[in-house]
Amino acid sequence: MSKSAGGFDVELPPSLKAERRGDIAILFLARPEKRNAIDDPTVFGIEEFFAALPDAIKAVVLAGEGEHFCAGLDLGELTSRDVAQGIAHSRSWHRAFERIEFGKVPVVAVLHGAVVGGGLELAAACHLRVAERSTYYALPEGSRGIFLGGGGSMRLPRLIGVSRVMELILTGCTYGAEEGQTFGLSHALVDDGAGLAKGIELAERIATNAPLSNFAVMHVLPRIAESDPASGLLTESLMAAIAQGSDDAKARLKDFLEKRGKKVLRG
Ligand code: 1HE
Repeated sequence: MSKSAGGFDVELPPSLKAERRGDIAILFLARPEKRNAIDDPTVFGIEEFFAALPDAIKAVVLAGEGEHFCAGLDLGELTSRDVAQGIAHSRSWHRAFERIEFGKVPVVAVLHGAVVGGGLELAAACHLRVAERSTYYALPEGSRGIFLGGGGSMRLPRLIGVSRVMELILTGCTYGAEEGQTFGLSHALVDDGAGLAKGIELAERIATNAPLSNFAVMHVLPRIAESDPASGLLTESLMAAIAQGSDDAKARLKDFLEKRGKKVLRG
C-alpha cells in the first residue's frame, strides 16, 4: 500500500492522495505542479480507488490540490498515441469514471479554479458538485484538435444540454462559477476556501441516508430517466417496493411515527 493511500487497501500513484474521515473518504488529485492534469497512472488509480472502496465508506469527496481542480487530459501523453491506442485510452477513462458514477457510494466533487476538458468530464461523473467562486469551466478540445473522451458527450448534455456543450467546444468560451451554478453544473456555490468543508458536510449528510436509497438514486434513477415512460414507471414501482420493504426503511419510518425521526425543516 502506498503512503498516499491513507489507510485504503489500494496502491495509488503519486498524483492521488486519499484520506479517511470516519465513514467518508476524500480523494485528492495531487499533481498541482501540472495543474492536476490526468495522466494514465491517475486514470488507473481512480479506477482502482473506487473499485476497492471498503464497505464502511458511505460517501466520497473528490477535490484537487493547488490552485485548480483539474486541467484535463495530460496533453503531454497525447502526442505518442496512434488511433487504436487513442480508443483504448478513451475507454480507460470510461471505465474509471463509470466506477465513480455507478460505483458503491455517492461522490461529491469540490471544484475550484480551472475545471476544464477531462477535468469537467471527471466532475460530471460525480453525483454532486460544490463550486468555489474561483471555479471556471471550459472545453478547450476544439482548439487542441481533439474531442471529448472521458464520457463528457454523454454526461455533460444531461447537465447543461447539447447546445451549451457545443458552445463550450466551438467557441472555447469559459463559464464562471455563477454561470455554472445557474446552468446546472454545480449544486452549491461557496466562497473560496470553503468548498472542502461544504463537500464533507454534504457527504456526511449523504452517509446518513439508507444505503438502499442511495443505491437507488445512483443506479436506478438515471436508468429510469432514460427509459420509455412505461418501463420507467414500472421500474420506479419495483424499486419503491424493494426500498420500503427493507428492515432499514421500516425502522426509520417507525422512528418517525414514534417521534424520534428528524422533521423536514427549512434550513
Ligand atoms: C499541463 C496541462 C495539461 C497544465 N497537460 N500539462 N487541457 C487544456 O487544454 C488545459 C491546459 N492548461 C491550461 O490552460 C493552464 O495550464 C491552466 C489554465 C489550467 C493553468 O494555468 P497556470 O498558468 O496556472 O499553469 P501553467 O503554467 O499553464 O501550467 C503549469 C504546468 O502544468 C506547466 O508545466 P511546466 O512543466 O511548464 O511547469 C504546464 O505545461 C502543465 N500543464 N495543464 C499537461 N492539460 C479524455 S479526453 C479529455 C480532453 C481534454 O482534457 S482537452 C483539455 C486539455
